[in-house]
Amino acid sequence: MDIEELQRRLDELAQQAVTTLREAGEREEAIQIKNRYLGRSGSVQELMVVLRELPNEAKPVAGKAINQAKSQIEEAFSARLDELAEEQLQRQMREEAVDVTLPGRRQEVSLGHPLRQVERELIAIFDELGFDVAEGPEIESDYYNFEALNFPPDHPARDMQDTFGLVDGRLLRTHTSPVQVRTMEAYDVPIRIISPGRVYRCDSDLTHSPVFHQVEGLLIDEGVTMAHLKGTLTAFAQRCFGEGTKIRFRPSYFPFTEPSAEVDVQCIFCEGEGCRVCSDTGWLEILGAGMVDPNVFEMSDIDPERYTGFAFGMGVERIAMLKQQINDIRRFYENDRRFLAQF
Ligand code: 2NM
Repeated sequence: MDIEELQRRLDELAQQAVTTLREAGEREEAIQIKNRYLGRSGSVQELMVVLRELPNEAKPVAGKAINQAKSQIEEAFSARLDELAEEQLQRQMREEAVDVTLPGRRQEVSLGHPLRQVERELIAIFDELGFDVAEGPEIESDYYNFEALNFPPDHPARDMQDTFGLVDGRLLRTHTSPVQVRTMEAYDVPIRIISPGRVYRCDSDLTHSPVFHQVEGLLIDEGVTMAHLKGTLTAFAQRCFGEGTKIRFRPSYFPFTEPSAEVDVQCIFCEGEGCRVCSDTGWLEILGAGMVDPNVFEMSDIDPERYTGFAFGMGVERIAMLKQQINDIRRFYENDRRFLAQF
C-alpha cells in the first residue's frame, strides 16, 4: 500500500466513524463505535502495520495522517457524548418537571374531637369566670374518692357494682371530686377551681359510658352563699347555651354538699315550650351542685365556722350530646371519621 492509498483509507474510515458516531443512540454505543475504530484491534490501529512497511521518508506524513484521522474520530466521539448527555438532561428535566404554580394539596385541619371541643369551651367559660384548672390521678384511693367526700361506709355509690376496683384496693375515680379534695389539702383558701377529666363508672347504655368526662367546680371563701352558686351557674349557662338562658334549682341530695340541688337549664330546643328532648317539661337537667358539707371541710382541715363554699359537677358527654344533637353516647368513642368530620 502506498501513502495515497493509506490516506484514502484513513479518510474513508474517519468519514465512516464520524457518520456512525453521529447516529449512536446512547453512550455505550458511542464507546463501542469509537473502540471499533480506535481500539487495540480497531481499524485505524490495523493501518499502523501499513505504516511500518512504508519507505522511511513517507513515514512522518503517514503518521501525521493517522493522527489526524484519530483526532477527527475522537472529536466526533466526544461531541456525540456531549450531545447525548445534553439530550439525557433535557429528557430528565421534561420527565421530572414540577409545576410549582399548581395549588398545593389541602391539609385537613381538625378542631379536635367533638368531646374535646366542648370540654375546651367549658374550660374557657370558667376561665373567664376566674376559675383555675386543677388535675389529679385517675387511679384513686377509697379515701379521696369516697371517705373525704363524706360518703358513709354503706353508701350505695361505694358498692363495687358501680365502681371499677383494682386488685390492690385502689379504684378508678368515679368523679373528679378527689381532685377538689387534693386541692383543698394542698392550697390555702380562697380556692376557685374546676377539675375537668376522665371518670369511670360501671354503667353502659345509650346515655352512659363506662368511661366518661366531667367538669366539676369548687369555690371556697368567707361569706360564700347559695346566691353566688346560682349567679355563677347562671353566668355559665348563658355562655354555654345562649344569652337569656334560664336555670332552675330542684332540691336533691349528694353526700358532699348540703343543701344540694339538681340544676336544670331551659330546654335549648324548644326554649321552654316543651318538646320531645325535654319530655315536655321545658327543662334539661345538666348539673348537680350544692354548698360544700362542713364535714368535707373538716376532713381537709378547712375551718367550716369561717369558710363556706359551693361545688358543682357536670358530664361533658351530656352537654356535648345536647349541643351537638347526638343521641348515642357511643358515637364519641367509635372514632368513625364520617361522624367526627361533622364537627
Ligand atoms: C357534683 C354535684 C355537687 C362536688 C363537690 C365537691 C367537693 F369536693 F368540693 F366536695 N366536688 N364536686 C359536687 C357537688 C359535684 O357533681 C354532680
